[in-house]
This record gives sequence, structure tokens and C-alpha cells, in this order.
Amino acid sequence: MPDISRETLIDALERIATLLELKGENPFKIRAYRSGAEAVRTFPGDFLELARNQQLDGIKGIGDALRDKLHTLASTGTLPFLDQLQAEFPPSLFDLFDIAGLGPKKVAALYRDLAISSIPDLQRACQNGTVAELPGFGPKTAAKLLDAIQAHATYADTFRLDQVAPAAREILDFLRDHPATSRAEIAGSFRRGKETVHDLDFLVATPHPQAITAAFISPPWVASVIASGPTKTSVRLHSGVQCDLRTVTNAEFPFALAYFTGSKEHNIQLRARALKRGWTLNEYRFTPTSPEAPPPPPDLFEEAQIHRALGLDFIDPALREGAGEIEAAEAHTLPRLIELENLRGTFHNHTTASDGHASLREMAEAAQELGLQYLGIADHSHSSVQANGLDATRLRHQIAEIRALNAEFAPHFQLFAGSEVDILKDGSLDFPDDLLAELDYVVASVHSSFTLNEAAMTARILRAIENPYVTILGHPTGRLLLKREAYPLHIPTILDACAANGTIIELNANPHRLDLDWRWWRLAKEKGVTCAINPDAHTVHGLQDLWYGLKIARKGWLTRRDVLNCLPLSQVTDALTRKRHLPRPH
Ligand code: DGT
Ligand code: CA
Ligand code: CA
Ligand code: ZN
Repeated sequence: MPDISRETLIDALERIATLLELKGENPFKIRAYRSGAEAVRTFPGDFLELARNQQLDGIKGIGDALRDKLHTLASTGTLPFLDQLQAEFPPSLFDLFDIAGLGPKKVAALYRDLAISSIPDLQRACQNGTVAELPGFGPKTAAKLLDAIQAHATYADTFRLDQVAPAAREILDFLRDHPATSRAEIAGSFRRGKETVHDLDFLVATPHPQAITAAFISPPWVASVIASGPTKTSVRLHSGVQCDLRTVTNAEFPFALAYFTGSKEHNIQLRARALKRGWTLNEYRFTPTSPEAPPPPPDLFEEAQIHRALGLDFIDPALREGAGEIEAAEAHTLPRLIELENLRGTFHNHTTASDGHASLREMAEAAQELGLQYLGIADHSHSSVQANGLDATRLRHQIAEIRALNAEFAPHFQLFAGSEVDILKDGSLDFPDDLLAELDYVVASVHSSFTLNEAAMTARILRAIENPYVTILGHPTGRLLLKREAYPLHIPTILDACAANGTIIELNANPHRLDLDWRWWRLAKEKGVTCAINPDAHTVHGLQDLWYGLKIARKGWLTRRDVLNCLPLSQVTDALTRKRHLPRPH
């Protein structure tokens, strides 16, 4: 039986809702499946266990028809009803949902009225004007769809970290478990912690490369074998991700690991440094360039020894972008990068009060299970209508609820009462200052009017940064990786203003955002800006996105001194409101 999780059940119900919508079924029926999916997502107990034991009677939001289907899916691993519905449509039709701007209603119209059932069909129909003539579409929509098709093609071989991390770990474990493996690692951009990757690069030290290659191409997650040779093999996973495998000897392993971790720029600089010492450096070894050259050190088994042989401190993979890390390693000035265990808490998390899926108590308990001492709650403010933003009354109610829970949690854990307050189009905030003053801290974010030009957007955000109650600037550029570009913003100006006003900048750890980008954090730190790593969690599970944020913080050369979340509970309260007491810069 395939692996079934709560997520599988939710996906099945949402998929059915979409298929029914494609068929033009009764809206009430469609809504029953959508709200059923929501009920499964927010159910507080072990939903999967109940479903497996056919015990879903009387659960709110799950009627008889849904109950029976969930019982079937959970206990047998398949759902014939869903398979039959799916078989009514060509599989390529579902690719259309990956195009920004297309939901079930629009896809249904395109399929029904224009017989469009794939992305190439859609592209042709946009180009020859038929989409523009379809009621509810028009020339503007057709042009937007063409742009979205273009963007989709550009991103087709690029993946976010969360799209590849589970497979990367599973395949690495699988390779390490193989009896012929001496050592195995993931190299490439994944090891460097890039926010997106093109493929995964596995490296195995083994005396039996053929056995490893045979094992690598056989598991059920492999969709096709792209190429297979004596030391290099490439496969494609069902998710579309290409995975490269290289096999080497144990003596070659550290050299191959350094080479295939890259980046290319870093490798070029490292090789140039080796040449100055009279050695060539490749993926296998150091080789003296002439008989007069000094011999390279024998018995190198770790990457750190390669760096040492070149007169360098060990360079963490996160820093290997050819951006000054080699010079710093030579001068012994590399930063001591922040570690996961340095994080004591986090800010910017949502609950069921706005668009989150867990209660205050559930979020607090999950944070404690992760070993955190504090958790900041920042639900949306009332202008974010689609996210069920809170008005002043509901916010005050939440503050009181948080204070009551804190009486129970003290002294080992604390919730902070905050808000993710919208920065409105003119840079004013969605709540008045006297309401903000009742909060422990404030995250200010842009959620609307993304199309302002750079000057207007920069001025808008500057105004929020200057507000004495704004503790943290949330997801500063608004980008959604592989989906929506950052809005135009003059970031050096933003960094200067944050430094002058004592406003902290968020590193949004949600793997769709990872915003502010790692390329800016060294400059931010130099200017004296503090970073807050925030998961922007909407579920208890979402708190674990901190892991992605940590990788990006490391890539940005940050240490625990640069990050707000590393302060112990006894110091963080003051840090959150320090700005309110600072003299105003002019
Ligand atoms: P990506 O595009 O996300 O897969 O990024 P990488 O860095 O993983 O790139 P990939 O998979 O093409 O190659 C892995 C590493 O191997 C790369 O970071 C450096 C090394 N490498 C690959 N090709 C070359 C090359 O032509 N010259 C040098 N110096 N290094 C290379
Ligand atoms: Ca790669
Ligand atoms: Ca590769
Ligand atoms: Zn937000």
C-alpha cells in the first residue's frame, strides 16, 4: 500500500473538488469537498488513525459521502471514485493549473469551449486570438497568460528547496544504507544552501561503483534513466528533478566533494590558489605541476584538510560562492555561522484568528516541542480581508488570550502578542499607533499595490520603517520564488533606514519566500541591521521552515550575534520595543 498521510487525504478531497468544478458540477457539492479538506487539515486529533479504523462518524465538516471515501482511501490506499473522475480528462490538462492566473473555472471554460487540454494548446490559442474572444477572458488576460506560459517555461527546470529536500534526504539515506558505500554526500547547489536548485548531485565513495549505480537507478522514485556510465549516472525523478550520481574511491572523495559542491566561481579561485603552490587541483587529487614543486600533503581524507593544505581555514559550503570567502579564510576572518541550536524563539506566525490552521495553544505547544523559549504571534490586520485579518476588537481579544496563556506557561515559555500589520499604499499602517502600542511587537508587511514604481515603493516602505512601533519589516521584497518577482525596491536605502531607525529586517523562512535574499545580508550586517528569522508559519508544521531560514542566514554570513531570535527570553522583550524609546533620527 502506498504511504498515506493526512496530506494525502486533504489532497484527494481538494483534487475531487477541482475535478467536479472542471465538470461543472453543483457548487454546493464542490464546496462540501473543499470545506471537508479544511476540516481534515484542522482536525485536532489523529485523523489518519480514525480514518484507517473507519471511525470518522460525526466529525464536523465531514458528511456521509466524504466519510466513506476517506475510509476507503485510508484503509486501501486508493480511491476508485477519484481515479474514475480523473480518467475523464486528458492528463496534460492538469498542467494548466501550473500557469499563474488559471484556476478550475478558467481551465474548465478553456477545455469546454476551446478544447484546450495542454500548455501548448493554450499558447497557440492565446497567440491566434481565440482566448481573447472567449467570454470572461479578453485580450488583456490572453497577454497575461502568454507571459505566465513564458515564466513557466523559464522555471521548468528550477526547484525550490522544499520541492527537493525530502527526496534529497531519502536518496542520501538510501545510498548511505547500501553495503558497498563507504561515504556518501549531496554536493552541488543543494549543499551550498541555494534558495533554488536545478538538479541534485550525489557523491558516493565505494570500491564497487557498479553495485551503487545499479542500486541508484532501481528505486520506485526513479521515473527514467537519462544516462549511465562507469562513474556518472543521471536519473529523473517523478517530480521532474534530475539527480546526478558520481562514484569515486575513498581517497578521491574529499576532492570530488569539494569540486562538485562548487560553486564554479569558488572552484576557479581555489584552483588558482593551488597553482600558486605548484599543484593542479581537480576532482580527484592535487598533482605537482613540475618535479621542483613541493609535494602536496599525503593522506588527505577530509575537505578541511584540502583547505588547510592551501593555507585556508575550513570554508563552510554555504559560503562557497566566490564572494570573498577565500580571502576571509586566509585572513582567519570567516564568520562563525549561526547554528540551529542558537535559535531560542521566532516571530511572525499565524493562527486560526486570521489565515492560520492552528490555535494559539497548538502553536505554543508545537514551539515548545521544538525546544523554543518564546513564540511571536502576528496575525494579519483587517485590510488583508482575504486572509481574515483582525480588526481592533479581535486583536485586543487575542492580546488578552495571549496574556492568559502566558500566566500558564511562565516562566519557561512565553507567547508575544504582535500583529502583521499591512503597509498601506501610502506607507501608513493599517492600525493607529495607540493600538500598536498595546502590542509586544509589530511586523509590518506589504500585501497589496505591488505595481508601484521603485521610488514610490521605497518611499512607502521607508515611512513604515520610521514608525517607532514597527519592530520588524516583514518579507521585504514580496517575492514568491519561481512565481512572482520581487517588487521594485531600492534595498541599500531600506538597509540604511533600518539601521538608522533600529528597525529589524525579517528573513522570511518560508521556502516560497526566503526574503530578504541571502545576497543582501552581508551588507545589512555591515550597516548594523539586525535579522529576525521568521517561518511565517500557518500550521504547526510550518514552524519547521525555520530550517530553511537558517540555511539562508548562514549563506548570508550571519552569526548568532546578528540574529534577534538568538536572544534568550530574558533579553528579547526589551529588544522588541527598544525602538519606541530611541531618539528619532532626522
Ligand atoms: P545547479 O545549477 O543548481 O545544479 O547548481 P550546481 O552548482 O549544483 O551546478 P551543477 O550541478 O552543474 O554542478 C555541480 C558543481 O560541479 C558546480 O557547483 C561546480 C562543479 N562544476 C560543474 N561543471 C563545472 C565546470 O565546468 N567547471 C568548474 N570549475 N566546475 C564545474
Ligand atoms: Ca546541481
Ligand atoms: Ca549536476
Ligand atoms: Zn505576510
